[in-house]
Amino acid sequence: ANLAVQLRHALANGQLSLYYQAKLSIDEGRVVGVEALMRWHHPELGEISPAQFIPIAEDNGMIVPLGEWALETALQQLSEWDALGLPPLHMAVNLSARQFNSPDLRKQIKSALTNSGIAAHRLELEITESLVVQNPDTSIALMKKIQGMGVRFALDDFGTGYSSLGQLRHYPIDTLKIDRAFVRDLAISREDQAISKAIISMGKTLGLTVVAEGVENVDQLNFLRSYQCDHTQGFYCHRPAPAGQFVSWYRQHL
Ligand code: G
Ligand code: G
Ligand code: MN
Ligand code: NA
Repeated sequence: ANLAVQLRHALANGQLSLYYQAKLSIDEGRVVGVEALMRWHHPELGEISPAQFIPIAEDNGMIVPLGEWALETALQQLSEWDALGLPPLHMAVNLSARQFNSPDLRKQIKSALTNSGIAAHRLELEITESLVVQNPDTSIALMKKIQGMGVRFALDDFGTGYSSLGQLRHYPIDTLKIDRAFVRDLAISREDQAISKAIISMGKTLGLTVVAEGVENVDQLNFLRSYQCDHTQGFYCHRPAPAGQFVSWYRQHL
C-alpha cells in the first residue's frame, strides 16, 4: 500500500510519536519551552520525516485527527512533567492550514486544555505566514477568538516571503520565529546578518518575542545575542528527542 493509505493506520498502530525540542533564552540559556514535533516510525521504511508525511496528511485530511492527537498528547505530556515537579515550560504545537481551517479546531483546543488541566497561556500554536495570507481576514478573526481563550500564537518560518512587514502588525501573534534559512549562513553572510537584525528589531518594536530557529553553532548564537534576539532553538543547544530523553536533559539544565 502507498504511504497515504498507511498513514491512515499509523496512529492506531502506534507508529506515531512526538519528539520535543527545547527553546532557550538567549541571554541566560534557561529552558523556556519546548516544541512538539511529530515522528513516524514506519515498520519497514524506518523513520519517515514529517517534511514528507505532513504534506500527505494535509492532502488526505489525516492531518486533522493526527493534529488532534498531537495537541492532546503534548499537553498530557506537559502535565506529567508538571507532576514530576519540573519547572513549568511552555508547549508549542504546529498547526497546518487544513487543521486551522477545520471547524473542530476550537473544540479540539478546549478539550486538550481541559483534559490536561494545562493553563491556556502555556500553549503556543505555531502557524506559518502562508497560512495567514491565504485568507487574512478570516484567519485573523479566528486567531483572535483562540487568543481570547488565552492561547498564544507564533508565526513560524518567518521571512520566507509571504507577508509584507506592514501586514505583520495586524496579526494577533505573540512570537516571531526567524526562518532557519536566515540563520544558516549568519556567520558569513552580511545580507543574512542585516535581515536577521531587521526582523529582530521589528519584532521587538511590535512587542513580540523573537525566536531564531535552526541555530547550529556558537557563532550564530553570538550574532543573535548581539542583536538581542530573545530565544534560540536548534541543534546547537538541543536536538528534538523523545520525552524521556528530553526530561533527563532538562533536569541537567535547571
Ligand atoms: O521535525 P522536522 O523539522 O522534521 O519537521 C518538518 C516539518 O514538519 C516542519 O515544517 C514542522 O513544522 C512540521 N511538523 C512537525 N510536527 C508537526 C505537527 O505535529 N503538526 C504539523 N502540522 N506539522 C508538523
Ligand atoms: O517548520 P518548523 O520550524 O516547525 O520545523 C521544525 C523542524 O526543524 C523540526 O523538524 C526540527 O527537526 C528541525 N530543526 C530543529 N533544529 C534544527 C537545526 O538546528 N538545524 C536544522 N537543519 N533543522 C532543525
Ligand atoms: Mn515549528
Ligand atoms: Na520553522
